[in-house]
Amino acid sequence: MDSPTPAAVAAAPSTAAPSKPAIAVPGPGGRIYQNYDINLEGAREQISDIGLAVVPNVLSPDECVSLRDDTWRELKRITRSQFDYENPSTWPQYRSKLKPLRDMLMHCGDIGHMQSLWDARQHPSVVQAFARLWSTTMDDLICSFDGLSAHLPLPNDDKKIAAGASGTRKKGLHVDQGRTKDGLQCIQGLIPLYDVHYGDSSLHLIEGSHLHYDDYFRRYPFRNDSDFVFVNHPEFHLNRGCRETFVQATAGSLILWDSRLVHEAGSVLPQALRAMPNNPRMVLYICMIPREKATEADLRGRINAFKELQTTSHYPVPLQVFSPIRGYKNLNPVRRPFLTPLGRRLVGFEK
Ligand SMILES: O=C(O)CCC(=O)C(=O)O
Ligand SMILES: [Fe+2]
Repeated sequence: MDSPTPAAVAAAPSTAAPSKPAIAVPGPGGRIYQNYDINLEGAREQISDIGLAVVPNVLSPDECVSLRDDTWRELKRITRSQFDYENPSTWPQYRSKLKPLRDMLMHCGDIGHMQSLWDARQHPSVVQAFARLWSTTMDDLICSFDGLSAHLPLPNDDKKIAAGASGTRKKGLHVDQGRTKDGLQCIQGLIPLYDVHYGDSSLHLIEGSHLHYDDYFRRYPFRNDSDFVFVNHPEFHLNRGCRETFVQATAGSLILWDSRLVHEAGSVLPQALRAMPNNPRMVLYICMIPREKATEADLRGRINAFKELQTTSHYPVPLQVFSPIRGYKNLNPVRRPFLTPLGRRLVGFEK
């Protein structure tokens, strides 16, 4: 394998940002899958310019394979072997037992504390990347306890897509920052554990829309204080010259975006339009911010949430806990994760 090891990525000397990736053209089905790869030094500037950046090779291919194997294995254990990734005849049980939102998103109960999620959060290359983004040190960060997204194709999906009945077809464009927060507050992240090919489920976004955030919400005011706000008028941004794309990325990349960017977890295209019709999706959500943004009370709340294995929103603070959904009570609890000293710092332990 000739990808750099994570340690090599973390220690790579500072070099100029590579030239901008070539603009992708629409594929069958009319979507654009765009490569946003850039090195860590250029990431922060690209996030300011267009709202997102993708840092490749933060995890090695081998690490991605072992993280996804661990995740599938834990999901098998949680579902008492009713879902087993190794046995495709059980794939419908992935949805019926774990009840992922829009057939993909798991963000409730204790799911956000699976060991594989913690292994990614406390991976030195991941923490190092966020430390560089925030111009701080690795021991100065706290992380979110958010979940993951996985998608497996099922035989009836194309029919559901054609009928417009699938949960994956619902419009979900949104921002993850509401009216109680001003300016750049949060750089969200996710790590895909499988390469993303044309037509796969991937982050769907409107480039540069974070720059129109204030204008958009002056025109379409917030209705409450939630940090999850649907954007029902994406034409507002498209009419201002912003482009709609899906992120193309390799496994182990760290995909980062400003929470004011209009985005959603984009659904798969019908299988005939996909470059790899059976490619699964698995992405781990990761977000870190400087510890100084948390009060002592925030840190105590975070430690408590960790002890209770509660899954939260993308924000490390203020803590927003997602309670268990119906159905989870018939599942095995997630195994209590093992934390390294760096992982404990990320929770908020150790002054
Ligand atoms: O899964 C994705 O691609 C993005 C989901 C999302 O909206 C988020 O993480 O804020
Ligand atoms: Fe989001």
